[in-house]
Amino acid sequence: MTDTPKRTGSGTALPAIACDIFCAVIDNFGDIGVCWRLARQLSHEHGWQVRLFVDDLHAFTKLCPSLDAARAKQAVEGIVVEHWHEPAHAGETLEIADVVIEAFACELPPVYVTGMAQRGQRPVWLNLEYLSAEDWVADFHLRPSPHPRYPLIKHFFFPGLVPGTGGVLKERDLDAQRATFEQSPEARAAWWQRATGGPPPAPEATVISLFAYENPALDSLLAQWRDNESPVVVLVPQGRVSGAVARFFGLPAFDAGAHATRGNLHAHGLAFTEQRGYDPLLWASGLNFVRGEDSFVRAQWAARPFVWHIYPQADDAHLPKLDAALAHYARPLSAQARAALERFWHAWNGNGTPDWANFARHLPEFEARAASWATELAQAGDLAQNLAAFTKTQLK
Ligand code: TRH
Repeated sequence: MTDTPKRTGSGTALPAIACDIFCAVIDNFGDIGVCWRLARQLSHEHGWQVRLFVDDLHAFTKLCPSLDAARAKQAVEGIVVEHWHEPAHAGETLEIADVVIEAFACELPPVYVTGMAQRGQRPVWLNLEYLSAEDWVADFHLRPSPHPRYPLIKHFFFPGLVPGTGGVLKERDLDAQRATFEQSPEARAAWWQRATGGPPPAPEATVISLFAYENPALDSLLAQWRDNESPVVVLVPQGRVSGAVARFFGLPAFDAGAHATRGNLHAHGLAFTEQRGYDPLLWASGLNFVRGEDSFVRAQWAARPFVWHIYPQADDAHLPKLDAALAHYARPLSAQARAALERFWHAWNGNGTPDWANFARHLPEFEARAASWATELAQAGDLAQNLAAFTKTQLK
């Protein structure tokens, strides 16, 4: 499903657009998660020749187990992956691409920038920013920033949730894949067998996926699920909340393959899957707890209610971002449902105690909103498509 190859007047195909993406992993999986998804889309859907420089191959192997963390350079799924082993490294031989993406303001190797300035056709240079739902994003999206010394212009590419921003990543076949999963009881049963070793739970159970940072509200929530009137099945991918879940059940650990029950709460420990395997977890659940950036976006495309644990920043700089997302998402909800959602998201982000009964009461309304929001979000366009379209206006 790539773009039609460009043809010259004489009918010869033009070479594919070469693109280098530079990714420095700060922590967790979001930086490489976004870059790997973007790299795959640009390669598989747009036919670009993509090279991905990553400084932390170990984090990358968690999302992409076929990668060999010991290799300096390798091709995976048609994408060249280079270990960016030190900030000045720019590959064995200096090759400057047509499009250069520095992810999240990571600094390009100086020799590479010099090479960009010396290249006959100057590359399109983009700084891919972190996602924010704040209003100022649309004003800053695609703003040019001339280099202080070289004849180079960098553009800021801002992901966002509304038209006029860069949008968020969405593969062309994502909705079709979700529909196939949702319409197939066999696929669902097979997923449950693989993930938990058992069949899907009874329809009256509320199924919840739990991907979050360490969270002081978790104990209270687990206790509320334990005391819930109907069964709650919690799916916990191995990670930063596994320890707290283990403590709640009085277990030494809660890793992949673990199972525990207290009252009406049934929990399963899941293996951390390769990146494509994360979507079916969201589709198999009725409510998704997500975090950071990429899982936050995937939950929106899953069109199920979700609770966001935003990446915490110094001086609570993340809280206006949380409220900006809430303002978009909760806009058409009834006053009571909106208040319940805001209260629950705030409690999950350190402000107050989560009130599960009050939140769960509104789940049918949240379900309807999740579906309408996915349609609204699609109006911002797919980030890879938006980025490719902008690039073409610059590559003349
Ligand atoms: O890992 P994160 O907390 O990443 C964060 C954020 O991106 C944050 O904005 C950034 O500043 C910080 O990193 C440095 O959460 P995020 O963004 O959801 O990334 C998690 C990735 O892990 C996502 O691509 C989904 C993937 N994943 C799997 O591939 N398999 C799994 O089993 C699970 C649970 C997740």
